[in-house]
Amino acid sequence: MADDKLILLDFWASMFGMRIRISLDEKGIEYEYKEQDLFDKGPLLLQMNPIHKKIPVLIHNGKPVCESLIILQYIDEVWPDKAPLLPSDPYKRTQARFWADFIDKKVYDASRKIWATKGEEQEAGKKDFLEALKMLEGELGEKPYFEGERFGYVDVALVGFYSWFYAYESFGNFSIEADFPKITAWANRCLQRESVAKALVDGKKVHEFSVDLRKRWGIE
Ligand code: GS8
Repeated sequence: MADDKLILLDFWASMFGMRIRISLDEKGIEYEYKEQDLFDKGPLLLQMNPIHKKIPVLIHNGKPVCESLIILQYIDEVWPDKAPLLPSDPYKRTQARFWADFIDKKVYDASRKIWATKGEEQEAGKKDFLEALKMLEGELGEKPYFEGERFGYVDVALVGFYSWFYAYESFGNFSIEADFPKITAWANRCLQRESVAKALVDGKKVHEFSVDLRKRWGIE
């Protein structure tokens, strides 16, 4: 599909946007990156994702695809030849989808509470986040990647959170490296890939950003 035009509406610190950057890069697909102001959303974002009004949105030849995991599956179906994301075996596919869904439901919600709330809610978020990491570490086991030898869908779904680890640790007062050595080694393994190194952002910058947001929202 030589004439394909791809535009990605994204935001630098978004772990959801990072998923799309990584998968397009892994597959060697070129696209135009358009950074969005989430505090003053532009007409393109509102027109392309009128339901959720969120990034990421992948616009393929003028047609929008929304929701990061759905975008990943679309990319994998349209460009299946290089760097497949999902396993070919149907049962393994269900398992990969299960864990990506777990990441969205459990890891994201809990992690957000760590930096965006305080008091009891923050404590609950911390507990749930650490429990979720424990389950993910159990699933990873001794494998290099979630699917085994191959970097795939679950790795792409999770690795962007690594950019936020420093913020979670600072607000939550814990050390992911000390408590979850396998997840830490896995993240560093993923970071050796150019696609991941390019998409992830500096944890200190994310921390500053989250401190600013807390101020903006009056959480002190
Ligand atoms: C989540 C996207 C999202 O939260 C997905 O694509 O997987 N389930 C969706 N996007 C955020 C930025 S990253 O946290 C967003 O666009 N927020 C703007 C808003 O809520 O107004």
